[in-house]
Amino acid sequence: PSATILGYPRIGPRRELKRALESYWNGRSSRDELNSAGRRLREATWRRLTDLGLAEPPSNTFSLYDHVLDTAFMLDAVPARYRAADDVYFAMARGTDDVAPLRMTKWFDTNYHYIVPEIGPETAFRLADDKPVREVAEARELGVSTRPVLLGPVTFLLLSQASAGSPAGFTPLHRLNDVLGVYSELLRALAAEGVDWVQLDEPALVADRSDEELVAVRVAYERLGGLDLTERPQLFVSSYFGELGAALPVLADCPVEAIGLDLDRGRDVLARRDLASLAGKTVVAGVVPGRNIWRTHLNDALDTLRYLRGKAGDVTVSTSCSLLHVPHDLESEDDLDPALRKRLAFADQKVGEVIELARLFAAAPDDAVTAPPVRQRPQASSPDSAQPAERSPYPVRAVAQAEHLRLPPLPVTTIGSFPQTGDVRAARAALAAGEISEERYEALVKAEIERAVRLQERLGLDVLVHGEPERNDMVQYFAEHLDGFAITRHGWVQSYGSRCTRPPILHGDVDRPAPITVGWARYAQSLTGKPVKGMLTGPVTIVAWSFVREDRPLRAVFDQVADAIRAEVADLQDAGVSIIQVDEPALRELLPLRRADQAAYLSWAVGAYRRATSVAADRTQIHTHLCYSDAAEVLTAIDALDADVTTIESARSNARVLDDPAMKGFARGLGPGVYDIHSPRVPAVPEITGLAEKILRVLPADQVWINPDCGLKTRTYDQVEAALTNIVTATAELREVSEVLL
Ligand code: THG
Ligand code: ZN
Repeated sequence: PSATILGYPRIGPRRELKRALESYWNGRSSRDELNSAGRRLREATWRRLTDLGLAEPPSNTFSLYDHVLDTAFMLDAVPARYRAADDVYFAMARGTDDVAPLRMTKWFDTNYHYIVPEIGPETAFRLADDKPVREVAEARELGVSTRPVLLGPVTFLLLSQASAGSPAGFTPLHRLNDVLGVYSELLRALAAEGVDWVQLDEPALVADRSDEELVAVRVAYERLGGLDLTERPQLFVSSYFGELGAALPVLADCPVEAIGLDLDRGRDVLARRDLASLAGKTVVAGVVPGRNIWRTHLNDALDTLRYLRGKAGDVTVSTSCSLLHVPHDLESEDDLDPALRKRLAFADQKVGEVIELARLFAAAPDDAVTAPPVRQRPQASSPDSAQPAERSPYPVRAVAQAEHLRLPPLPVTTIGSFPQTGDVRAARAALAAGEISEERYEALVKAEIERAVRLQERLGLDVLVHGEPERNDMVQYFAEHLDGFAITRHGWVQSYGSRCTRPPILHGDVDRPAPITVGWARYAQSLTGKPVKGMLTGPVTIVAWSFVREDRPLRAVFDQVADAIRAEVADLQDAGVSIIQVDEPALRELLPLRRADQAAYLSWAVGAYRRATSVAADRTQIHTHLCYSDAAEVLTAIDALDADVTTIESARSNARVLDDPAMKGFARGLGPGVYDIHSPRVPAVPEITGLAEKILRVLPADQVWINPDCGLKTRTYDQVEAALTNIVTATAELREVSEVLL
């Protein structure tokens, strides 16, 4: 077909999948009922896409939880510990009373999380599930012919981790040939089902790949493409989130019929001289961006398509990646400013753009555009605004802070959020619906703050937090209070499983018309003589988790957001708040996929953070918090943020980050978490002292903080009280035994 999309949102326009999953997990509905809900969503999707004009929509883009997990399940890559579970699929995704779930991590540089398969020499691959074939048959019954989408074998293995106990040097990619055997069988089954085309997603090819990995690409597609065309569908290998780099000539050389290019984030491919090596193939041209919600510049896209016509055998118009990363339908948004709305396209509107472009392309003159079209880049409207003055060097600040704060050794604190009770959520909904007054809402939030503060005082924590009951989401909350952002009503995007976020739309100049957090901070501080931390989200994370305007240089956008947070830091400080935490959990995720681009990014990101925080006086202590246990990867960036204290996740990995040699030179405060908040388990005192002693062997005691891994939002008050009690007890023991040290 002349127009297609690489994938579609699966949560449902009203989050139907979320409701169905949670009902099944709570025991309120059966697995059959969940499966039926899935079938209804797939049917609605295919009907919608057909109505919008897509001749052959994709299938197998739906998943009950995650498509990487689906692939592992299909290949029977199920670790032995899950096999006895009642529901093996969800045991892998979410764990059971007896086994922890598989690890979850970010899908490339997006805010979507996938489940990390475990592969070892012992994994016995076989085609254990025929979901892709079933979905083709299911669609056909509705009269729709589809193109099944599979996660490509190379990306699948590159995203997997070696199972515990694998021999040294083993990597999942060593199992390529066995996996290819199963993929061959699957391709035969799809061909037998009458499938014309199959899409194999290989986004891992847009990151730096070793020679060995490129050989794997060649092996994979020579073998799959080597099947006779009567035995397999035509193969469409799609790449996205960047440019194919060294994988392009490899794929061009393989017997595959179509190659997908991301012409949004991988636009540089247009300038390549070896583009003509695609002459014998169909190029699926991803000219409609799948990672943002702006309308496509149709003329630019058309030029790109016409340029490709001169290079490729055939050109199909497509999205740059799956539409998984954008909300379903702009039509659901009746509250948006009409002027903004005109600039937007959600998934369904992007489908419309793809179809419109295919029509324009077919009608365009046959002659090809001969020079690679250059997209209009936003011009820097003003010279870079000057970077504000830096704070004094850390040793100077540390002295000022010690005098000002007078904290005990090994100070105990938490990351920021306390359990969000159903009452607070209900109150927020009631406020939004106009059912309760601002005053009533404020009283409820204050009662929650008081509860959290009193608890921390009673348990004997040293640096308190107000618990953030007023916040829905750490980015959305700030976006709601800043100029330049719009909030959607139904713009949900899947984050993992049933969990979604509504990314704010950063569409205009960002400004902070009034203080955001100061009132709550002042109230919390009025309840106690202990210091209460002010809590802010950093500029990198606000930008990372929003849809960001593209008509200004990204750098300028970063600076505006940083300045808004800077104003808040200044006001908190003026209100007497002496410790301010500015969180950047997304610092890692925005890291460019190619190493060559990483240094520049980090200097921007770090620049924005320092811009936001350097207004703090020496005696004001700046904290930051980073999630995800691969903190070791961004250790240099953490260092460059120049925060006085950094808290990081470490309990789950047994403080592995401390094994990093770079840790030895870490000179500022550090709080490696001693309580894994992802699990309902309460750590016992000896466990906590054990972890803390490991920390104290690596870092001087006067740099060490004691805290949980992350916010306590998802835990219950009972669990939190028990865990914090043990943390305070363990810290008291440590202070006694290490008195000489301190
Ligand atoms: N906020 C945003 N993005 C994130 C996180 C976040 N990405 C990474 C990580 N944290 C993802 N984790 C979650 C955890 C919980 C939820 C979403 C992402 C969640 N969402 C509610 C739901 O789906 O019901 C909706 C929350 C709301 O009302 O806004 O529970 O913290 N932006
Ligand atoms: Zn965290």
